[in-house]
Amino acid sequence: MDIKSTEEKHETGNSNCLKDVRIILLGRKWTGVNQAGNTILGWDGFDSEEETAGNKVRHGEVAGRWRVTVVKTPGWWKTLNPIETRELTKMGIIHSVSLCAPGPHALLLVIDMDDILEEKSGRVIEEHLEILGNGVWNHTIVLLNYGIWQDSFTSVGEYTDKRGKVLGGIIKKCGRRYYLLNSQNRSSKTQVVELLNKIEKMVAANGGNLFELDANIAQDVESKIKDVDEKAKQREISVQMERNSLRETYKGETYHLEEIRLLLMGCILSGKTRIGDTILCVPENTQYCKETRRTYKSVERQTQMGRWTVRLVDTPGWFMFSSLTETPEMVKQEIADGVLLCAPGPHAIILTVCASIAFTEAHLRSIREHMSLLGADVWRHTIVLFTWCDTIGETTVEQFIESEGRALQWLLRKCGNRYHSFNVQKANETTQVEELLEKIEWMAAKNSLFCSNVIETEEWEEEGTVTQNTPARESLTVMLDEVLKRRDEEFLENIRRILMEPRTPMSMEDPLTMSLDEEHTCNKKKLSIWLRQQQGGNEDTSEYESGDFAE
Ligand SMILES: Nc1nc2c(ncn2[C@@H]2O[C@H](COP(=O)(O)OP(=O)(O)OP(=O)(O)O)[C@@H](O)[C@H]2O)c(=O)[nH]1
Ligand SMILES: [Mg+2]
Repeated sequence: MDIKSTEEKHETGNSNCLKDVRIILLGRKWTGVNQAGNTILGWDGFDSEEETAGNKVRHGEVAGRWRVTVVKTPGWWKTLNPIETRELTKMGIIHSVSLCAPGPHALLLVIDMDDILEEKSGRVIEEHLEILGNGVWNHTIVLLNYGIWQDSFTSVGEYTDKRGKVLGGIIKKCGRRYYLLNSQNRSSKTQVVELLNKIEKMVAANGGNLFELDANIAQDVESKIKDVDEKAKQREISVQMERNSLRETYKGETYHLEEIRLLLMGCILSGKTRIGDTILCVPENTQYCKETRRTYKSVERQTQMGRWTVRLVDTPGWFMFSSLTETPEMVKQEIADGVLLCAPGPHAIILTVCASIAFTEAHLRSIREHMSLLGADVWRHTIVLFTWCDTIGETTVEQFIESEGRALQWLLRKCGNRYHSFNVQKANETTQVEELLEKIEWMAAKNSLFCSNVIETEEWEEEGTVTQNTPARESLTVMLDEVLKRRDEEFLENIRRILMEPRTPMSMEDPLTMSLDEEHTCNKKKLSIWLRQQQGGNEDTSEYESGDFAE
């Protein structure tokens, strides 16, 4: 049941006029939620570059008439559904309601007008909103962020007719409430006044009722947050104690490494190459991860870091939820070759894990299968390195670990609870690299070099529901595409180039003239060859014919 607003109203004779307005801002990543919040506040309360796993609360005053509280919730990935969204983000969305006590007047769903919403991304928006329960739509206004396409249309109606069937559906769910906000034009105060008038109208239409969460959902999340915070603190303390004790143990030791050899492993997009750049202190404009889109071959690089010569071998990744059999032989071969490049053996295997998305059992299964390429002893020499930590903001990596649950915790236990986190946005802070190298030195002192002939003993017991939680691999492929697209358009350009190539026969069997169907098949073949080349795959095209990329 909704709660009634019994708040102070303006003495204007109009009972709809509120003095305090509490707003929750929701939206996917990179959609301008921070800018929209700043436009409403009238000041830069939200850092437009910053991503967080938690909420940010800011206050402002509008037109001398309203005191506004704006709660900005953590964003989700455009194509990942709530199962694939990390727990911290989902908990943050639910927790935002309690930051607006006694309840928010409005939820503003920010959508970028430059975003073409396909069915999948529309569904993702709906599912993320419905984390707050089905009643959420009665209290939501779509806040359209003015984009570069706006000028091509005379009205939002025309825009949704021509480009946004899915968007039209979402607006309909919100009782046809939307507002077009131009965050580039902050000097125009009228738009925020109009927006707040719209909010007042919506509250009045809801009989003065504020949005209220289901009590059980609210309670569950609040107790989960408490539990996560406590366990994260305990974990931090025990990690700190272990570090102090290792420092003490190895104090004055003669066992110091002059050279540290590292093997980077992890799935595609987990940030191996970027981490390599960070460890090797490569200046931003010459970073490997910017020059090379994907890593197809294992490559060794080295640098001098303080007293250590660091030799680092980067390897190609696997798709996040692929089984070992689905991964091309070339990739497996390259990983094996990577070990040879670390001769006489790596001091540590660095397993990169992305802290920006959920860590599911499917993810764990894929990691276990791929790590088994190096034999059962691999875990004794592995450190988990959390990447994308710049997306968790002030939240700690320990909170990420404790919120994600048993699959991730099993992985950490398997690695002797060795983990480290990197914020690539703080690449010039060499302490994070030095601390990692120090940990590796202690680990090597205990373990000596990696050798791959030990039989595995501890097994992971899967829960019955693993398949239910198996995220669609195709959505991760799209997520990869989203990140890459954001960096530049080269990926699409390459595909376009192949499709636009003049029709040269691909083999002697290719006819010189083709029907439309034949041409389509030929293009598909070219595309699959190109994708195979990009993946470092072998000559067999069947994988792509029947796999994710086939039509
Ligand atoms: N914000 C942020 N972006 C990252 C991070 N790590 C990687 N990226 C970006 O994600 C994209 C892929 O990163 P890579 O380092 O190339 O990923 P990879 O694991 O080497 O991928 P493969 O070589 O394909 O296996 C690049 O655009 C990176 O800049 C991170 O920690 N934070
Ligand atoms: Mg790479």
